Amino acid sequence: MSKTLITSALPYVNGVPHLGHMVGCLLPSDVYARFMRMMGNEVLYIAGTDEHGTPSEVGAAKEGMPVEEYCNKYHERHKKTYDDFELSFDCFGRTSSEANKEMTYHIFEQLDKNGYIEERTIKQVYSVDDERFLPDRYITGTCPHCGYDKARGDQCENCTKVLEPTDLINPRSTISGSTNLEVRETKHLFLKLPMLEKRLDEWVKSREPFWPDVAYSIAQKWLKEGLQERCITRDLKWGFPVNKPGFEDKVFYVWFDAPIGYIGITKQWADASGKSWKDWWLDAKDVNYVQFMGKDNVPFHSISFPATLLGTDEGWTFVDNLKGMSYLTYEGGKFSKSEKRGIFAEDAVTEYPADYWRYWLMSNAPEGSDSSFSFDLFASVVNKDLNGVLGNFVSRVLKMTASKIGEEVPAGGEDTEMEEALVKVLQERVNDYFKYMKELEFRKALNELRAIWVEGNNYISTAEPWTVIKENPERAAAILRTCINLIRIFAILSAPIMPKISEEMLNLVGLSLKDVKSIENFNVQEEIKALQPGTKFTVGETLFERITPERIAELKDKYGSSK
Ligand code: B3M
Ligand code: ZN
Repeated sequence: MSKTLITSALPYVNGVPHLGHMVGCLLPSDVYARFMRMMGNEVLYIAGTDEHGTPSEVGAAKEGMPVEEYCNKYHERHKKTYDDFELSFDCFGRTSSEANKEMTYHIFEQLDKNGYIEERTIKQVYSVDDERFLPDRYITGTCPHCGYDKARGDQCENCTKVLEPTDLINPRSTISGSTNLEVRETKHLFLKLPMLEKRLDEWVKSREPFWPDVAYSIAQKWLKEGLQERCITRDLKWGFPVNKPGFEDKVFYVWFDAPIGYIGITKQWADASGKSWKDWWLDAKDVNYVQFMGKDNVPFHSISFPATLLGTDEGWTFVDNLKGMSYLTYEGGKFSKSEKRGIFAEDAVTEYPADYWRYWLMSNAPEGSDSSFSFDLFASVVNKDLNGVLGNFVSRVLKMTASKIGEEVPAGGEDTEMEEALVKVLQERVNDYFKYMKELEFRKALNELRAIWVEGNNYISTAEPWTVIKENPERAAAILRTCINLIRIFAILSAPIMPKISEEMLNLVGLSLKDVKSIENFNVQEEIKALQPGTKFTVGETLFERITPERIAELKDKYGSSK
């Protein structure tokens, strides 16, 4: 059994996640974690809220709340939303935890000891009206690279270039809007990335065969442009106070302690469960580490975080495969809470079960390029794929068998070349489905999954048990037995994407996902015989609800639409 460590980028605790956040890293990481567990791997799946830095301070100030209280409130809200979405984390922790503080301090001390930390006096933007320095998101202005006028002091979200607050054109304070700004001197600590460049370059090159093109080319571009010293401290109150004499009034930069959070949260998990975090993170040669994130986070995960770990000269686990997702738009525009545009994850699950969203999002995942959510598309996929193809097959088979033969898997009858052909085509599709899942090619994987359901429909349409039963009831029994076994197969294969529906489908034939053995060597020839004649089943309710044009109109109205 091999060990797979899976992390999703840690969502900022401020605000609530929308469907774009969900498909941008959290959901694909869960689908992959579920799949890898079913393949028989020992999986550790970690995520949590990213709580430090200006986003939390700005958010708390807006709500007139102490930052800690604000973080507690939103951490719980994130956690509930992800539970509702069936995200199967082994631990959903927090970057502000004691465990993470310990890790951050340790890693910083190692870097300092090894000579990778430098003290510098720098010029920072100071707001006279706010009486404070304005790091990162406290300052807004025009991006010098692409002209976007709402670029933040740390990164332009339009062109993803990483910025320094002093780079911005027409800067203003995010807190007060004041432009009464001046540049003042302040002392900070820098990570000497150029000193690590050569080792990092070698390491990135060794990753080429494993990283998807998007991630690899982003990392390459950064290395080509040359690395610069990165400031890892901030003049803020909220964060881990810097553990170095003379810097106690500063905190670590959020992007310094956030990725260390993957390790810190593993320690949270280990502390709570009595397991070992080191088995996953230190000299853990047997661990395969896969990270999921939005593409704007790729530089931090492929360059700055690995460099941080390299600089410690300790045997940390480095990312083996890295999936950078593009963006999801809403009805052709941006999701926006303030403009009441877009459906947020916590509302989505009140409208339809999580599995509907999970299926839609994964089959339309913004992988190569951005993709767009619309209620019309959502309804069409739910109605066609889920209702028309999968749901319809299940209810048709079970109803027909119950009424013509009885509520158990029929006995008797022989297989023909029809079943032989079915097994062959299904085995090919299953192999491709697994291959794409392993390669993190989710859209392709879901195409295969849907094609597998379609094969079931094609089979029953061609075999026509409803006609055959009049002349040859034995043969009809064999066909329907195959069909009921297909329900079990479909349920197992769909489980990483739609865990609840899969469980429901298995319950219909008296099974549960817990009973499913490793699918690593999934042999359709054997699986199609798994349910023995005489096994009881229940017809059950319809699996999926159809979404009517009236409901689509209602949802558009409720969540905003560009039309
Ligand atoms: N919180 C950015 C984001 O949510 C950041 C990710 C941290 S991963 C260590 O997009
Ligand atoms: Zn820009």
